[in-house]
Amino acid sequence: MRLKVITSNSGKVNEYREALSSFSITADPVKIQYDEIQSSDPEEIVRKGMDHLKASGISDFIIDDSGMFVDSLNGFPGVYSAYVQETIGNAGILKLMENVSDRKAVFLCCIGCNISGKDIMVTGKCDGVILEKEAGAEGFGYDPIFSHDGKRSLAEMPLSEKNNISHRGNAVKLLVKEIEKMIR
Ligand code: ITT
Repeated sequence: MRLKVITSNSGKVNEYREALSSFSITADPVKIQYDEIQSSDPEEIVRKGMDHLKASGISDFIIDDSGMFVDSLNGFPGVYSAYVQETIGNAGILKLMENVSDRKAVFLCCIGCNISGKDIMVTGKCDGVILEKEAGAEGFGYDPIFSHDGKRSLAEMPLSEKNNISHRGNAVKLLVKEIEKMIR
C-alpha cells in the first residue's frame, strides 16, 4: 500500500517513512499548499483539511495536525504551536517557563487518512515535561525541549526510538489498527 504524506515538514516525512515501513506501507511525500483553518480543535482542523484535499481530487493520503500543550501555560502553545515555533521558538518557551516548577506537557498528533474513498481519524499522545534547557540535535521543532521520561529530550533519541513513544508514533499504531479493520 502507498500513501501520500501531505506536509511541508520534512521531519514528519522521515517519521512517517520509518513508522509506516514496519507495516509495509510506503510513504510518498507530497507538498501541497492547503489552508489550515483556525480552531481550538485539532480534529476540526484535520477534518477541514481532508475535505479540502478530497474536493481537489486527491486521495490515498495522510495529513496531521500536531501541537504541544503545556499545563502551567494553560495549554499554550497548543493549536498555535506552528506560529509560536516560528516566532519565539524553543528559547521563548523556555523563557516563559523560567522558575516554573510544574513542567508537565503533552504532545498531540491528530492524523487524518483517506484510503480508497474512506476516511480515518486518530489522535496519538505523548506525555512529558518541558526541560530546563535545549538538548539534542535529532528530530525537529520542539523536540530539544520536550522529554517523555524527564531525562532525555526527543531530540536526543534516534528516530526509531522517538517513533516508539511519540504522539505521532502512537497515532500511526492506532491508524494501522483502523486500516487493518477496514481491509479485513
Ligand atoms: P504541516 O502542517 O505542513 O504538516 P507543520 O510543521 O506546520 O507542518 P503542525 O502544524 O502539525 O505542522 O505542527 C505545529 C508545530 O509543532 C510545528 O512548529 C512543528 O514543528 C511542531 N511539531 C509537530 N510535531 C512535532 C514533533 O513530533 N516534535 C517536535 N515538534 C513538533
